[in-house]
Amino acid sequence: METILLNTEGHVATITINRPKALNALSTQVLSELNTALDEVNANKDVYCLIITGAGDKSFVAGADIAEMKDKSAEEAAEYGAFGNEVFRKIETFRCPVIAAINGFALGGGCELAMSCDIRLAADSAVFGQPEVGLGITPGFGGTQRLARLVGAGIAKEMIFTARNIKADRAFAIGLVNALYPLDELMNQALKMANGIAKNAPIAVANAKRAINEGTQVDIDSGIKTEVKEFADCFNSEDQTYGMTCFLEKVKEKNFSNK
Ligand code: DAK
Repeated sequence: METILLNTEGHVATITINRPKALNALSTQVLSELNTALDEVNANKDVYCLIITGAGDKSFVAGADIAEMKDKSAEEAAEYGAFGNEVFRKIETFRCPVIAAINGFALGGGCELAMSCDIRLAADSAVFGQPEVGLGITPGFGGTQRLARLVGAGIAKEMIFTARNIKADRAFAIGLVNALYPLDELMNQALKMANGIAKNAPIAVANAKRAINEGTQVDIDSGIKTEVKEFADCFNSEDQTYGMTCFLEKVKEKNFSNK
């Protein structure tokens, strides 16, 4: 892969979008290699948490590749949008948690990529925005849907209609990101959180992710049914017996088996 770096340490994998000359813009090649990297991580069952970040100290992802997009026909744009959405849904429904470590510009498709992750940690120098209408298009990788769900329709409409970027402190204030750190601390903090997640029972974490994802799209009664199903499913796992036995026997250092 030319535009993606993949690194795995212990139970945590890190995917780095590595096209810094174009501020890590999402060309078809980047999207396609990101898709391949996700499949590789998915196949490695020892990975319990994934981090996605951008190469360099300036940009997470500065959006879809405008040069590549400019001359697309409506049909080609639909194809490109469908593929991007497929990759982003793969992230959103990934079998383990995905943390975005946002090291700079997260614009257009970059903001949308971050929003398809479960948790967003950002550098205090990061900049967010959906500038698409200023380019004559709408957000196309889920921005109109996920931004409104995350920050509410009013602020999503303000960001999308004005096409104005916002700084990290506002992104934090509106709930678009979970936490801010100085840039040189960001990756350590992301790894610390990822390793903390990876210490918990992977099946329980995955089931909780599914319950939250499905539950936020349906009415409360259907959501509770999903929660009960995911809760009961944990009792098919060895890790449920192990985790509870550890508590009762006052074992502090647990080592879940993902079974
Ligand atoms: N695409 C391609 N190249 C980009 C890029 C992008 N999004 N962003 C930056 N670059 C390139 C620049 O062209 C420049 O290349 P060279 O000129 O050096 O060859 C290099 O990266 C460095 O950028 P700058 O020289 O501009 O750097 P500055 O520090 O001055 O400015 C900036 C940084 C992030 C403020 C600026 O680069 C910028 O405004 N970039 C564009 C941000 C943007 O508008 N992003 C949104 C893209 S639109 C859809 C599917 C998807 C989408 C929509 C619809 N459907 C199928 C329906 C998604 C759309 C988008 O994401």
